[in-house]
Amino acid sequence: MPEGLVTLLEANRPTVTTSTGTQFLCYLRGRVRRDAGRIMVGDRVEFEPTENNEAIITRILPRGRQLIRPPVANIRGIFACFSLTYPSGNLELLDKRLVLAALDGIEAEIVVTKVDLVNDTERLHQLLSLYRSIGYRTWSLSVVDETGIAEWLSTPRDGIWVLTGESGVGKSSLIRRTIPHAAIETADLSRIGRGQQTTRWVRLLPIHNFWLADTPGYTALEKEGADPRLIASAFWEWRNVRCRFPDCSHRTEPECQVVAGVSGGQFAQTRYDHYRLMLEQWAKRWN
Ligand SMILES: Nc1nc2c(ncn2[C@@H]2O[C@H](COP(=O)(O)OP(=O)(O)OP(=O)(O)O)[C@@H](O)[C@H]2O)c(=O)[nH]1
Ligand SMILES: [Mg+2]
Ligand SMILES: [Zn+2]
Repeated sequence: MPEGLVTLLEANRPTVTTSTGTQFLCYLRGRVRRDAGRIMVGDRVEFEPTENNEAIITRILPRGRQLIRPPVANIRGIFACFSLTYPSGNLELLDKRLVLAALDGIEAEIVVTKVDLVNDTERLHQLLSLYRSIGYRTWSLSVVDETGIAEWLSTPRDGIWVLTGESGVGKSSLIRRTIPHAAIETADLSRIGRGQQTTRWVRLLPIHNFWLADTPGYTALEKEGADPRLIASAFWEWRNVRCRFPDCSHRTEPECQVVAGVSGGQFAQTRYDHYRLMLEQWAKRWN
């Protein structure tokens, strides 16, 4: 039975791409639909070709790590895209993306987009050095003057990598710059901020040795019932602190080394504030 990868799910019809690059527009066999629930981009499947490059999916192979927003299966990593201007980036969403990736066992790299528009280079450098010091790989990119693009793409990676970030940060533009024939839609800036997304479908495209997914700009990021300790452990910069209580939640406990580090300027206040927000919004009650 031939195997392939679901690279597009447009109006609920999967497109499957084989290792040689042949594409099939597919239907799901009813039984498969019932057993597997929703099929996702990134799923590996077995299929039976019918005619005219159409096929029936007969089996969805077991899934590895998956993201719910955007919905992609078998993900290796995300590029958390962030722009300082147009739209002016939201650090809370950036930290949430990074923490969600960590909770799901997915790698994350930070991509600052549109750096040709940045006037406040001081702010850019502070942002990059904060996240680098925590241990994230960071990139400053521009599709206008080409800053950083070649190095970003030639870094060895494998598997499925997903561009995530608010609408208008330039995710599709990065794809279009990389694969000019991909017929990817990008927005003009007048639409930004009106809650419209230009990209409506998740689509996987081959880049060197990995797959890159363009996704719509999600901003509602949720994780219900998350273990608060795991949320804290996703803040890598705190990994070596020794609080007085080994199960310290870093809120109001005495002699908390995280709180002390934040007041002393050793840890970023923004990250700490976002940690508190994530506890409130996502965590099961601390007990
Ligand atoms: N100056 C500048 N503008 C850029 C850059 N990258 C993208 N843009 C512009 O930003 C706007 C939005 O870009 P898109 O690539 O459509 O953004 P997106 O993240 O795909 O947005 P959604 O699909 O809505 O999630 C377009 O007008 C792009 O031309 C860049 O590097 N520099
Ligand atoms: Mg887009
Ligand atoms: Zn503590």
